[in-house]
Amino acid sequence: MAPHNDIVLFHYQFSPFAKRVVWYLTLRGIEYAQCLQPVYLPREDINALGVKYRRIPIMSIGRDIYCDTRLILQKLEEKFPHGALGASQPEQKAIEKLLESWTVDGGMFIRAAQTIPLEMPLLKDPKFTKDREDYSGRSWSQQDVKNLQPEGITHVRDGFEFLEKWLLADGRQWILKTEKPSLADIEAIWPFHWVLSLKSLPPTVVSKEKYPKVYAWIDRFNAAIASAKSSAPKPATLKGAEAVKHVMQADFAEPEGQVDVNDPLGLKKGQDVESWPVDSGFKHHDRGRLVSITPQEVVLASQSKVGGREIRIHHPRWNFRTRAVGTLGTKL
Ligand SMILES: N[C@@H](CCC(=O)N[C@@H](CS)C(=O)NCC(=O)O)C(=O)O
Repeated sequence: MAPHNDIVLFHYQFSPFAKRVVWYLTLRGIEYAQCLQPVYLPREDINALGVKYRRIPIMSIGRDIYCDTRLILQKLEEKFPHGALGASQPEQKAIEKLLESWTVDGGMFIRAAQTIPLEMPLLKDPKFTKDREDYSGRSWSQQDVKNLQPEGITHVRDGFEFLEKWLLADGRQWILKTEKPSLADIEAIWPFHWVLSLKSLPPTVVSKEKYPKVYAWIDRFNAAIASAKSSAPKPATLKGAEAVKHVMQADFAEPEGQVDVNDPLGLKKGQDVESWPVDSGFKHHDRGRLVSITPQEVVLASQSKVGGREIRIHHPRWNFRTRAVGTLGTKL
């Protein structure tokens, strides 16, 4: 059964981006359902929704579909303001946003992904490596993966240095000196948590002895998640058809927004547009009628493949491109 709040998270268990959202929902005790996805395309359930965006996770609330964890976390903060995990003071908010930018867009995730151990069985599956070539635009041949590893490890070590020597240097428990983990901790921790779980870093480079504060912070975070999990509602796991049916029967979660007349792209409400990420998964473009565009997001209305009902697809603006369909720009 999907929960009353209509939240469905489409993800797979070992996605470090999905963990950002799962941890957030767990720490807040927000009810949600999940629809587990294969680790590579095709993802029939997401196709059935009418969404072309290929990255994981996506989250639906009713017939509003949110792509990208930056937007998903922002929407959850807005929808459930009581007890929100985000900072309220501008200076702290700035730190939180800079940490998001550092890990999501600043290259830390890409570098962490370059450390994936060659022995990982998925790296020997040509379907997986071909899929990740489509996603990342780089070669995933055994040799190329091997060649990139030392550089990936060097950059990830730089992140450990930053955390140990500066951010956590004064012995604080949580990044913003809060009582419990806040959104800033989620924004900072996930690539480091991921590489430690992959056991992909040589102990001569990154170890508990070299980075005791970072390791202790990650241990504390795990304990906080375990404790929150014991009291949080357990997510229902929906089969694909069930999740899609639930989305299609639901209402929209948000009122229809406006098109910002001062937006630099100069697009008009109702115009056919396409939108897609430019940092990865860039070959998969969503198309639809422009519903709204603000500095934070662009929303397209598109027809689902099931029952033909309309869904609204939400993309963030940063590292996304939105163009009118049929203009020269769509070929870029
Ligand atoms: N900026 C996006 C990045 C999402 C992302 O790259 N997710 C990875 C999974 S961890 C992905 O989609 N990999 C390829 C795939 O699973 O298809 C976000 O914040 O959600």
